[in-house]
Amino acid sequence: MKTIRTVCAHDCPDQCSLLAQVEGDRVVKIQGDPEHPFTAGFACAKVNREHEMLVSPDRILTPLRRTGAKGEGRFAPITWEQALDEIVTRWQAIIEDEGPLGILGYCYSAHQGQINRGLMLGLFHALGSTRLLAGTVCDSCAEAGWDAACGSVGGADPETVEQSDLIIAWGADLMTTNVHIWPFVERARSRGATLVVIEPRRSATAERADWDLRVKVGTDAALALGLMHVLARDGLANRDYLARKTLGFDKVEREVLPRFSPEQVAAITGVSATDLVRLAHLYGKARAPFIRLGEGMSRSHQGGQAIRTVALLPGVVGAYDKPGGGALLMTAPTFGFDASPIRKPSGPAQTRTVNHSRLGEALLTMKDPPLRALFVAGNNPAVTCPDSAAVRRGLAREDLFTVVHDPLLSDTARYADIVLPAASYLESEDVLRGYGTYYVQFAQEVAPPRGEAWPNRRLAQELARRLGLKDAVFSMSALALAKLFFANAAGTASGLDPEAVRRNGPVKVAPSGPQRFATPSGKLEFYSETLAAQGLPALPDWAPDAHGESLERRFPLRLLTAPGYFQSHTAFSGIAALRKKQGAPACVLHPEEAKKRGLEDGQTVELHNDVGVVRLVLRVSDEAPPGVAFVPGQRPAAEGGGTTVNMLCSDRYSDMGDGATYQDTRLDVRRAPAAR
Ligand SMILES: Nc1nc2c(c(=O)[nH]1)N[C@H]1C(S)=C(S)[C@@H](COP(=O)(O)OP(=O)(O)OC[C@H]3O[C@@H](n4cnc5c(=O)[nH]c(N)nc54)[C@H](O)[C@@H]3O)O[C@H]1N2
Ligand SMILES: Nc1nc2c(c(=O)[nH]1)N[C@H]1C(S)=C(S)[C@@H](COP(=O)(O)OP(=O)(O)OC[C@H]3O[C@@H](n4cnc5c(=O)[nH]c(N)nc54)[C@H](O)[C@@H]3O)O[C@H]1N2
Ligand code: SF4
Ligand SMILES: [Mo]
Repeated sequence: MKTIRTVCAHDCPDQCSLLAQVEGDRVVKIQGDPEHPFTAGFACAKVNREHEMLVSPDRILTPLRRTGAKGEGRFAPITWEQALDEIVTRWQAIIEDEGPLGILGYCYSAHQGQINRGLMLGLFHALGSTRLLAGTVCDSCAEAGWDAACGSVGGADPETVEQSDLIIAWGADLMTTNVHIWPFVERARSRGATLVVIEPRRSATAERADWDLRVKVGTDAALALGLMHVLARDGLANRDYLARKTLGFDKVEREVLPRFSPEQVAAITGVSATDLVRLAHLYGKARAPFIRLGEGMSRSHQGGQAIRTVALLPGVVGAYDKPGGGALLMTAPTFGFDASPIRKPSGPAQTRTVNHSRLGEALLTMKDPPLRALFVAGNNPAVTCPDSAAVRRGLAREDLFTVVHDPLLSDTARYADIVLPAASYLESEDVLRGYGTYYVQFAQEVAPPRGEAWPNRRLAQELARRLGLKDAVFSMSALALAKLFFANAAGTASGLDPEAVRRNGPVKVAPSGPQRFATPSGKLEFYSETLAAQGLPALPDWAPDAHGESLERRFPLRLLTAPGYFQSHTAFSGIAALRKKQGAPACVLHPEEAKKRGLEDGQTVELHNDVGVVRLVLRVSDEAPPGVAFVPGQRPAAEGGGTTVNMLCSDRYSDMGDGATYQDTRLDVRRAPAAR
């Protein structure tokens, strides 16, 4: 038995260092690395079972060619040689007919590191095809909101949270999506720190909080402005910090805050005026208040303003200067890595793009030229994209040649003409940098790829070779590519020696000292000229959503979605034990809402609106507030009677970063007719 140190590549802020126990070619156990300060010796409930995923009966072991109708999921095994020949022949014919824009490369994080995900993007960049504007389903709006306030720079080191005396998990279910910060939070609490959770629902973290404050979905900017109002009014603002390190607070104070008195904010947010004043005083008097911002609140039409306004709050009290204080959304920009040599080896700087969250529209309506080929890697848009029924209609087009590279026969893969078996991160070499921690680490190949699975890197290189692309990256080893990734680092990672990181294990490269701001003024920007130039509000603000309110008259419930505890979107759907623990795909309604509709716990219900109808099992619990239908997790259609929750969500954009607006969905719930 060997123990091999590697790193978890799932799309997760923690980026745990892992120890894999291997017998022969088989991984028998995965555990958290006890020597890694943030991982602290434990993996999450999902990755504890990763060894089962490697040998999941649902894994695809050979390339497949479709034999049934699109979506039906009938395939026959073929060889890699046959699969690659067919792909290259079809793509070359499209390129000859109307140029490379007829092909769309739709590759995302893939639960992989920088090389495996980057090189796939590099392939389509070099090809000059239509490209993916990636991340809009996830963090592009949150990032744009943060950047407006702070600039493109990471936030506080999560490990400093143990020095804080007031921790606010603001729209962040730490127990589910950031569990390794929890021991640090608990250490701070053992020294007297208070944990406040600001959430629309009673999340697992809210259950463990000192104070569980419920806010209405989509109203966080108003809540943050209400706190600023009280801080300024009651002499709790740090005027010295505001004068030295921020820009435009005077304008906010004059033009915005008068509209956000505690009473006005209570009417908008559902947080009482008394609670608001109490929280403002707690925040204003804390020595080093720390805010962990989650992305969930960014996925609605004013999501960018929400994140931006909360990110401005520490500036009002000077918390960004205090060890243990400040805010954290993400860490990634601070490393300063330059992925462009891998992601953009050659090819046109500009080409046509498709927004990640509008795949359905692109497949159904794009012209001059229409999309004739689609390549998907590490993405399951038939489940995870907004308006996923439109995605499925697009994928069902007979004249669309679709290739999917995935370890599982995902819902998206079921529509493919060719499915290619993907290796897991445990079966491939890579380099990773955190987005919720400040560590850099190499991933070892812990076991050989199962069956005929290939890592993304190998596939990108083989396709590039056959397509005649000559860029050096398409013939480099993983280590050579990693060196390229490190070469131009301009932030905290500059000067890191990749060979040493590979040899010695995880390295922490956190910023030190007060929070830096990378805005045009170099200060925390309450007033943003950059936003004004984009036609967006220069000051933080909140306004009612006329579109949402008009829908509310017909569909009185608001959808709230959040990650599943035992699933990471759909990537662990190959582990039966985790599917079982997560339970049947469900909708949670407050007892009042269930009673109004004559619905009972355990019944199958239909969630419906103008976009679609979805069937789920009803759970009745005050975990969901009145007025909300809470749906945990993204689940494959087969687990939920043929439908998935995003069939209800429109592809409307958020205010910043053209992000998805899942949480803006209005709907109603009714008893499902007897099985059809
Ligand atoms: N177990 C598990 N872990 C995961 C994932 C998973 O699917 N499962 N997904 C991974 C990925 S890809 C990502 S991007 C991260 C995301 O992790 P986070 O950045 O933490 O974001 P979310 O978990 O999407 O949303 C956090 C919380 O926001 C709340 N929320 C929604 N709308 C609002 C609102 O208007 N106001 C407030 N205050 N709160 C709101 C939700 O109830 C949810 O609990 O997690 C990663 N980790
Ligand atoms: N309603 C609602 N919808 C959401 C969200 C929400 O909060 N609410 N969250 C959004 C967010 S934050 C995100 S990031 C997206 C996630 O959306 P996706 O990235 O589409 O979802 P995943 O299920 O994480 O993973 C996609 C696929 O990658 C495959 N995969 C895993 N490892 C590898 C690999 O090494 N190589 C390859 N080629 N494939 C691999 C998995 O089997 C899976 O089929 O969903 C978004 N959708
Ligand atoms: S918590 Fe996140 S990084 Fe850690 S093992 Fe689980 S999925 Fe991986
Ligand atoms: Mo995400």
